[in-house]
Amino acid sequence: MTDPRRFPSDIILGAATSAYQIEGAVDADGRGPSVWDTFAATPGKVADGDTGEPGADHYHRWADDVDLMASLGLQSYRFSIAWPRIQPDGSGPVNPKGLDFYRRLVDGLRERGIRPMPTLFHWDLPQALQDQGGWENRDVAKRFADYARIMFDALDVRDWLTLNEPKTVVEAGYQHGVHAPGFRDDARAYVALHHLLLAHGLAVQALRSSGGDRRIGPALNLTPVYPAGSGPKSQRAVRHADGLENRLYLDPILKGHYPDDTLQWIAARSPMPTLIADGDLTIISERVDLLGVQYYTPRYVTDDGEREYRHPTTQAWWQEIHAEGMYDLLLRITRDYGDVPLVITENGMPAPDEPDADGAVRDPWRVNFLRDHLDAVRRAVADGARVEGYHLWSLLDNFEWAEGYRQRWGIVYVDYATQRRTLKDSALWYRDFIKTRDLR
Ligand code: IFM
Repeated sequence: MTDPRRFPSDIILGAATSAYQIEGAVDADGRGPSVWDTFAATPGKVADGDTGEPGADHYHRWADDVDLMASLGLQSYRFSIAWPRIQPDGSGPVNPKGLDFYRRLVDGLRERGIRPMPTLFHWDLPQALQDQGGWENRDVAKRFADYARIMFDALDVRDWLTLNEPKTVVEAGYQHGVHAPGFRDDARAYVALHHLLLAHGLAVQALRSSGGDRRIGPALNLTPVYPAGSGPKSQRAVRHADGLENRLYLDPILKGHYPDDTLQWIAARSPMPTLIADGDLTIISERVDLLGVQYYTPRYVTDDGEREYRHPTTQAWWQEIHAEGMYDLLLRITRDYGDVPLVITENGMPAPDEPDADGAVRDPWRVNFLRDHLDAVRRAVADGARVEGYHLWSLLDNFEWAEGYRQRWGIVYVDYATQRRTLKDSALWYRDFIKTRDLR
């Protein structure tokens, strides 16, 4: 019998961030503009007119931040590389200062015994590529593979992630207009989706041809879908929502085809199916070594396909707290997609955390959230899910996209005026948990 309170010692525990959300320094050392600089500078797009400046000023404070990670005992750090720091125009000449920043970061992590896990694209597309059509332009997928090759040559890193949450780019960026590039157009959204997946596949191929025993995969936000009703109508609504939430991304990457039902639905709205060229799905389904799984919320759908809320929400209106969803999701992937190693690349919650009179940041809600979700991971592993790692979102409070700095997702509080970092109670809890693996 395994001790039910103990989390397996062979699952690597870490934290995640992304470049535009924490680095700040958007004009430093030759970085080019990204779509998020443009979007955030457009009045009315981001709460309070916030932008990626100052972020957590991590570009200048990275060494202290790595020390802080070491003090928490993190075993892995998932971060993203800002493409516009590497190729300010999205293609062509490399900016050596941009490369040096990530080289120093990777070396610093290694020296402190923390595994680096870079993501190549976490939404900050170079603006110059958006000006050429962005993800609607098939060529941008090829530019992404060029950039990926540059990074594979520059950084001696074992585990890589290609794209962060293509679904969010498609839905928030191209359908709801609330993220960069800010469109509301289903037709364009699914064209962008296909080229994002093509970019993923081309980057996987690029890693394969770079040799070595390095590993790569996508980081997908996946959502267990449950019926809010009963009967056949409800089952159909769940299947449709599951297609858009999960199978549209998992099937092409892991099975080599788009789900028929979802593709038919898309065909009525977008030319995307006509743009799938011969061989595209072979590229998209190039074998991956790991699957990054990001779990935040379940989704309950009514017979009419509407969302129904069944659990407490967080400061993020779209997030219902339901740790069992993590368990269901991990086992569902294992059942339907086989033996691919799973790395949880994000999981967390926001709150308007502030220091109390003693300067402490009390966030019992986050401690409970983490404990419950980690316990769900433990149970899923006991029942057969092949989970290698867990990264909470996020290490630091940061720029939460359209919500600006209002939502604090970090286990480390950031005072944006002074850039002082304070460990929240959840950081102290996580530090102890990494050592003891005790879920009590
Ligand atoms: O902050 C984001 C992150 O960039 C991608 N996944 C979800 C997080 C919380 O919304």
